[in-house]
Amino acid sequence: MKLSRIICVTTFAVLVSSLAAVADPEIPKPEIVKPESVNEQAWTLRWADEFNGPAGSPPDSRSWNIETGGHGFGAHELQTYQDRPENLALDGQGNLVITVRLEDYGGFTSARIHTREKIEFTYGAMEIRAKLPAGAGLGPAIWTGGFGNETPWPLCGERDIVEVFGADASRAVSSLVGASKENEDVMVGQSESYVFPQGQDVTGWHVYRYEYAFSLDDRPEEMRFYVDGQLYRRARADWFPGQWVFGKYKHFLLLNVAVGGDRPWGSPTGETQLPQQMVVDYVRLYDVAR
Ligand SMILES: [Ca+2]
Repeated sequence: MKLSRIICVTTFAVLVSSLAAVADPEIPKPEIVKPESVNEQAWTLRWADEFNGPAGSPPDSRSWNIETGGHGFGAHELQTYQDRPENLALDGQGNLVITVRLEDYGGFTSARIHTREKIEFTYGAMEIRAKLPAGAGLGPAIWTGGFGNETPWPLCGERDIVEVFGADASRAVSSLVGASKENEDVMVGQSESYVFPQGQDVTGWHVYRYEYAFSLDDRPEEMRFYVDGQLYRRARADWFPGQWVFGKYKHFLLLNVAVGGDRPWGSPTGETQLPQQMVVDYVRLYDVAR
C-alpha cells in the first residue's frame, strides 16, 4: 500500500532508535548460564488467561481494560486504538487477536489492553505464547508498566518482555526502562535481543518468558528472559545503568501493536503489509516463593 504521505517521519524515528538501547560499556556483562538459584518448584501459577471464548468477543473485563484513542503517547505514534472486533477480539480457537489496519481514510487502527488495577505484580514470572507481526513501522509489544499509579514514568520502571523493532523479524527485543541515577525524570533503557535460529522469526509461534526472582542467600535479585526455553538475558541492579526500581512498584501487563512515531520500530513504508495480527495463545503469571 502507498503510504508516501507519512514517510517524512522516517528520519526522526531513525534518530530515536539509535538512542533506544543505551548500554554502558563499563557495566560487566553476565555469563548466559542457567543460575543455580532457579528452582522450578518455586513458581506457582497465580493468574492466567487462555483466551478461550466465543469468536468476536472482547477479552475478559475481569482482567483486562481496553484503552482507546489516538493521542500518540507523546511520541507521535500514528495508530488510533479501538475496541471493536476488527481490531481486538478472541478468535474462538483459544487466541486473542490484535489486528493493525490501514483504514480507507488513511489512518492506522490497532488495539491496546492492560490489566491495571486488576492484575498487578512486582516479583514473579510471566509467560506468553504468541505470534507477532513485523514490518516497517510496526511496534508489537508485550510489556509491563506501573504508570498511572502513584509513581510517574520512567521512575516507576518498564519491562518490555518482548517487542519487535519494525521490519526486523529476526530479533525478539527485551528492554528494561528506568530513571537515571542523577535525574528521576530522565529515562535510561537497556535492551538485549534474542536472535532466532535460521528459518524462524517472530511471526511464528514462540513462548516468551520473563522471571523476576528475589535475592537468595548471597545472590542478589535477578531478572531472566527466555525465548522457547532458551535463557538469553539476565539482569541485575549492578548491571543496570539507571535506578533499579523494579522491586518497588506494582506493575500491570500490557499488550498492544503501535504504529510509527519516534520509536525504534520506525515508520510505515510502501513495503509495510497490512492488515497484520498479534495472536496470543495465553498469558500466565506465576508468583515466586521467598
Ligand atoms: Ca489459548
